[in-house]
Amino acid sequence: MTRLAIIGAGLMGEDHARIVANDLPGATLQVVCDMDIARARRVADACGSKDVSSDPEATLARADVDAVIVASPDFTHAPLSKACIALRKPVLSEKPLSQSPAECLEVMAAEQEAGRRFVQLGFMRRFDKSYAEMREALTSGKIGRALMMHNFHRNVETPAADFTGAMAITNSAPHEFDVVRYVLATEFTAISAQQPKRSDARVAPVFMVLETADNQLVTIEVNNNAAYGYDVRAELVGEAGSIALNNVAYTRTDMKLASSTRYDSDWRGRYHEAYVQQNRTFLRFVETGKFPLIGSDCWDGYCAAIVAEAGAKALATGLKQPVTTIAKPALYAAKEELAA
Ligand code: ISE
Repeated sequence: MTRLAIIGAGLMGEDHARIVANDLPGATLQVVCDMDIARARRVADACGSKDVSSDPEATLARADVDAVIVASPDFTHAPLSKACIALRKPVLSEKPLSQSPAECLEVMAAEQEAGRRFVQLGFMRRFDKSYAEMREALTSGKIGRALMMHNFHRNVETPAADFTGAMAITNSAPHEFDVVRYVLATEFTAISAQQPKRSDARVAPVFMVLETADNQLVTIEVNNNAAYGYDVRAELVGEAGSIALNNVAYTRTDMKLASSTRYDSDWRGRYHEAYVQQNRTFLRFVETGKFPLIGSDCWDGYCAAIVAEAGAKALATGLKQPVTTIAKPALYAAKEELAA
């Protein structure tokens, strides 16, 4: 039995705790850690955790903790990942690894020194069946060479009133940055970003155009105040055909001369199955030490951070920005991984 600790008992930590309790045979929830001990206790009780704590460093170091899920605020992901690497404990960290490419490089340096990967990143869309089918349409040659990929990322409303256009790029768009790199199996080379004007003070959609190393064009709309539902759309256009994501809904209601399907209110429902698959894959990574073939690693986290940084600059300056990364270190080029 793999003994897991969860750091952070907020929205995502609670979701991960439920997945461990209900969908991860082979794992047990050993301890839930949160600065707010009452919140940790509530999640621990609901999900059958043996213990609670408010001290993350002490939690990671416990002898009865084999691996860790990090779901605390974004700025803690890199330091906690580094602490796990130092302890040689595998960690599933929520995205982003860091908003700072320099900090991502620090985590990568720690893994390279340790000689293997310890960090799997929570870019769960790679485990979603619709993106898997999209990727397969390319690798099988079915739709020919990829030309363009259009992406739409819509939330009902922003989590905080002071959410900015830059945050749409650094907090929300990394999902698209990562999954597009995964589907197209290429890297971005340039990004431009613009916003229309809303009639109120809320953050307006951000519209980005990206270029890839294989001369493809990618568009991304992030609309954090779309009002009507959580809606992620994508279409991949190839030379011989195109493939688009369907809205995932189990039923359709027909009445009053109209037909309707439902939207989830946020990503936890829409991607539940992807989170379960991601976390099961993480468990196999812990058990075998082999990095999952489709999982995101620190290199992917670094690439997302580099694109986001260039995107925020493109939005601020109104100018197209180059996307430039370091050469991929050998550790991350190795493909010895575990099939999903
Ligand atoms: C949030 O942090 C997520 O990761 C969600 O998947 C995304 O839809 C949302 O826009 C982000 O703020």
